[in-house]
Amino acid sequence: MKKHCLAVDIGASSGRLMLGCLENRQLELKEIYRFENQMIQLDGQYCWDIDRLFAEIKTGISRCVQAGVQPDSIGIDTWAVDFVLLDEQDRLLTKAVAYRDARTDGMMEKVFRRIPKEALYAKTGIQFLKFNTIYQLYSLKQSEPETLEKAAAFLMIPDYLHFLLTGKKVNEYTNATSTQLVNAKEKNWDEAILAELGISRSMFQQIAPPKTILGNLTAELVKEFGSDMQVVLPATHDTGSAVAAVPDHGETIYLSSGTWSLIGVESAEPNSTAKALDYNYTNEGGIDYRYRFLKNIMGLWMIQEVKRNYHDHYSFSELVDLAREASDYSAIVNVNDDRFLNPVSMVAEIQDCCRETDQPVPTSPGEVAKCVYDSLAVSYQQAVEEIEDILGKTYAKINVIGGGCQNEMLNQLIADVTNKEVNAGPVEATAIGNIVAQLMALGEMNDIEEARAIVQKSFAIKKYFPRQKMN
Ligand code: LFR
Repeated sequence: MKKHCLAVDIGASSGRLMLGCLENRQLELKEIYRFENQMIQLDGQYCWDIDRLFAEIKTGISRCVQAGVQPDSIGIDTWAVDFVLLDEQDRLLTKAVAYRDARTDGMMEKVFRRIPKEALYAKTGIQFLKFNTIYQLYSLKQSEPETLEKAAAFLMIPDYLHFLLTGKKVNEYTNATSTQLVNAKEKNWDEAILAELGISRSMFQQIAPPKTILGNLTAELVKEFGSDMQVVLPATHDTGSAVAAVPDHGETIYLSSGTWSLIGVESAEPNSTAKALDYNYTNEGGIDYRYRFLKNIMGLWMIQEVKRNYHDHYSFSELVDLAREASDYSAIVNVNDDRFLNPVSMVAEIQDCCRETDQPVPTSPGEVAKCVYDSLAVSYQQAVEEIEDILGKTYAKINVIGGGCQNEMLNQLIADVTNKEVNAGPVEATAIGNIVAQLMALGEMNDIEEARAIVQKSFAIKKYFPRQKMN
């Protein structure tokens, strides 16, 4: 009997349930259900609507079962760093505050006063992003110390959703590393960092690696769906799942393109050299204790926000067309400036930035979109140079994966600015990587090499070559 695995992949702007099935060494993928996601404001804080997300997951599972498919297993991945705290009775003590909320403003500096930046990097190998869990927890410690004292369990978003499915509490490894609280060598919570920040060790759960079979659904859910299935941990950090599905990893730089652009390489060992720290590269934990040596780039969030600012009057593909038509316009903003993390208006922020840097101010939607795409491409090019500088080697190819790889104009732009071959696909890399971990846990695939060969055979990859520069 061939096995069916359900991947729940939730990103900052949408979630989906994808059914994967391996037949004749071909991986087949079918979309079961898709839903929107966005931040909501609760008591003045940007949050995730965690109850709705779980309700959407349940709707998706029901659709799958009603369609007559009995999944053997299910696994959930989401973005990283965000968490909830539970009390002794497993009740929520906190909202699911989103990492773009301003609560971490100034926290990084406060943490550095207790633990020098270099020491934190040497221990964790994690890049400095103002929203990392460590800074979110430190913020909570200042604003609501009593909540932290009452907390019996710290669960990251996918951990919590897995807990709702099974009643079991663990912290999945790949996502745990994104907290900047995991010791890279020991692969466990760093007790000295926690002690120094006055955060209790006891609320942290056992760290479980991807491919762990967590257990079955709760009795209540079995009754609700009329069916049971195993819950298997994928790389619950979406980027960890996406990179597991990069077809030919050894020779290529990957660019996981979605709300964020994550650009880097896979590596067997963490690299926390002075140069890596200087360029702010991360060593996030991956499947089989491989590392994702990468950097975050602001990504398609910028265009999502631009689209929203124009009241969704233009679709993404219309914005691409308008950008193409605005070929006479040119300005570059530093996309990684924190000012673009959650501005009141992305369009106004981009315009202000161009004004402040004495560049032509974009006025039409096409000019604004062109500024975003050109600026992203320039920042990818810079990152490629940094990666090659840190690692002392050059790469011939960039593999763009994720929803963003459908943007043909951007793919060509990346090929042109980096002067490298761009391979685009698979689009659903994250769901595929999630399914691959489940199939490995169920004994259907041996290892990640085999999984990647199967991914390469199963999904279309489109190639783009650099166009000659005209002088
Ligand atoms: C991408 C991602 C990135 C992480 C950011 C915030 O979806 O997971 O890897 O840095 O979201 O969690």
